[in-house]
Amino acid sequence: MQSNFIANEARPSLSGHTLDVIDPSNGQVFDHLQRSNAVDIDTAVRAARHCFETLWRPMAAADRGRLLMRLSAAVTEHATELAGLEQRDCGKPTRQARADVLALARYFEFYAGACDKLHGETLPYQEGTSVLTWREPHGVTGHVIPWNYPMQIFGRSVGGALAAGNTCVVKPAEDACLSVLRVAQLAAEVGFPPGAINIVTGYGHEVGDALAHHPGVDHISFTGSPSVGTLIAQAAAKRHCPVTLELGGKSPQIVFADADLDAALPAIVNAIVQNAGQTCSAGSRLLVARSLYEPLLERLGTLFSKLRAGPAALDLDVGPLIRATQKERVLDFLAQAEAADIATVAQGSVVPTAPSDGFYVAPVLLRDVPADHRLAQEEIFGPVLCAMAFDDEDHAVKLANGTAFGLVAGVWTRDGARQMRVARRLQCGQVFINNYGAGGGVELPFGGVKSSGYGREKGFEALYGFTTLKTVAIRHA
Ligand code: TXE
Repeated sequence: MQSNFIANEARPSLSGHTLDVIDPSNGQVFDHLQRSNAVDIDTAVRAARHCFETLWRPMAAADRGRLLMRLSAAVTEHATELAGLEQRDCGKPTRQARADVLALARYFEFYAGACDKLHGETLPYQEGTSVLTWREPHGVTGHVIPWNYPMQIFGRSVGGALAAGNTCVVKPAEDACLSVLRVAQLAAEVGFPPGAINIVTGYGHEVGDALAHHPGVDHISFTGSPSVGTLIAQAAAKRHCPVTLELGGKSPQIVFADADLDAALPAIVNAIVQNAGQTCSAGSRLLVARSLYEPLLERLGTLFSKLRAGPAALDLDVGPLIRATQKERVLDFLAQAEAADIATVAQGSVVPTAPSDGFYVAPVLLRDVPADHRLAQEEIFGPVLCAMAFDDEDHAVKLANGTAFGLVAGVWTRDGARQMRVARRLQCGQVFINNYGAGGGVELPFGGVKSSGYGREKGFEALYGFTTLKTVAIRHA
C-alpha cells in the first residue's frame, strides 16, 4: 500500500479511500494508492508554505544546488529500482524505463548547477537612480503530472521549481505514481527539508482540481490534455495565479525530396513508437514530398511490419498502452480510419506470448489521411502514424501548421536555406532539423503554441517561469 508523502512523512489520506494500481502488461492489480481529497491537498500546501518561509527561501542558492545534486546521485544509485517501478506501473519497455531514470538524474543535475546562476540585472536609467531586478520564487508551486513520463516530467517541473526557490506540491496521475513517490522519499533521505517536495495521489477531478483551486498555491504547472488544461487555467485565473501548460500535440515530420532517408527513416519510426506513441511530442503526422511518397512509404512499411508490441519486461519495440480506456481510444481511431477507407500501409504485431488482457496495440502506418480528418487533427496518443503527400514547400508548411496544436516539428532536407525558411514559418515550440528530439536534452526549452499550451519547461528558460521579477529603483542623488 502506497501513502502520500507530505513533510517527509508517509501519510494515509484522510479520506480513508484507496485506488488500485494496475500493471498495463497484464491488467492485474498489484498495489494500492491513496485516493486523497481536498483536505490532504490543504495539508500538503501548508507544509510546503511552512518550508518555503522558514527553510527553503532563506537557504543559500548554492546549498539548494547541493541538495539537488545529491538527489541526482541518489536517483542514479537507485536506477534499477526506479526503472523497475516505472516499467511495471506504466508498461515501459526496459530501455525506455532506464532512459527515463537517466533523464531524471540529469534534470536534477542540470538544475543543481543552475540554482546559483539565476540572477537579475542592473538597468541603465536616470542619473541619480539605480535600477535593479530580482528574480524571486513564486512560493508554493503546484504540479499536475501525467502518466506517460512520470519521472521525466517530475524532474523537469519540480527540478526547475525547486532550483528557483519554490517548494512543491505534486499530484501525479492516478495511473502512475510509484516512481515519483519513491523519488520524494529519496529526496528526504539525502536531506531535503520537510515540506520541500510533497506528493498527494488521487483522481484529477478530486485532488488535481483541489490543487488548482487552492489559494495557497502561487503557480501551477500542468502537463496533460487540452480539456483539463483549460479547467486548470480557469481555476487559476479566478485568483490570478500564473500557469504553465503543456497540452500535447499533433506534430509533423516533414520529409523533402532531398532528405537523407537512411537517417530519417529510423527517426520517423522511433518518433511514433517511443512509449507506444504516448508522447506529447510524438511525430504523429508524416508529410512527404509527392515525388518521394511511394518509395518512402514502401521502405517505412517494411520497418513497421517488423515492429512488435508486448509485455514491458520483454523490452520489445512497443509496450502496452497505459490503461484499457487508452487502448479503446486508439482502437476507436483505427475503426474510424477503416470507416473512412483510409488504407493501412503496414502494421506490426503483438507477440503471441502477450497475455490477452494487457493493453496492446501493434504500430500502424496509415496513408493518404485527409488533412481535415480527425486522425490528422487529434492527438491519438498511440502508435499510429498518419502519412500524407505535399506538392511544394508552401503546401508542406500549410499542412504542418494546419492543426489546433503547435508543439514540435521535424524537418528533413539537405537544403540549408529551406531548413531556415521552413523553421521560421512553422507554428510550434521546437523545430528539429535532420533529427527528431535531439536526444531529449534537458537543456532544450520545451513547450508549445496554440492548443499545445504556453510557458516553457526544461532548460534555463524554465527558471524564468518559476520566478517572478521584481524591479527595485533606488534614488541616491
Ligand atoms: O489526461 P488528463 P488523460 C492527452 C492524450 C491522452 C489524453 C487523455 O491525448 O490521450 O490527454 O489522457 C489530472 N483537475 N495527454 O485523460 O485527464 C490527471 O489526474 C486537475 C497528453 O490521462 O489531462 C493527471 O494527473 N487535474 C499529455 C493529469 O491531469 C486533473 C499527457 C493528466 O490527465 C483533472 C497525458 C482536473 N479536473 C495525456 N482531471 C501530454 N501533454 O504529454 C484530470 N487531471
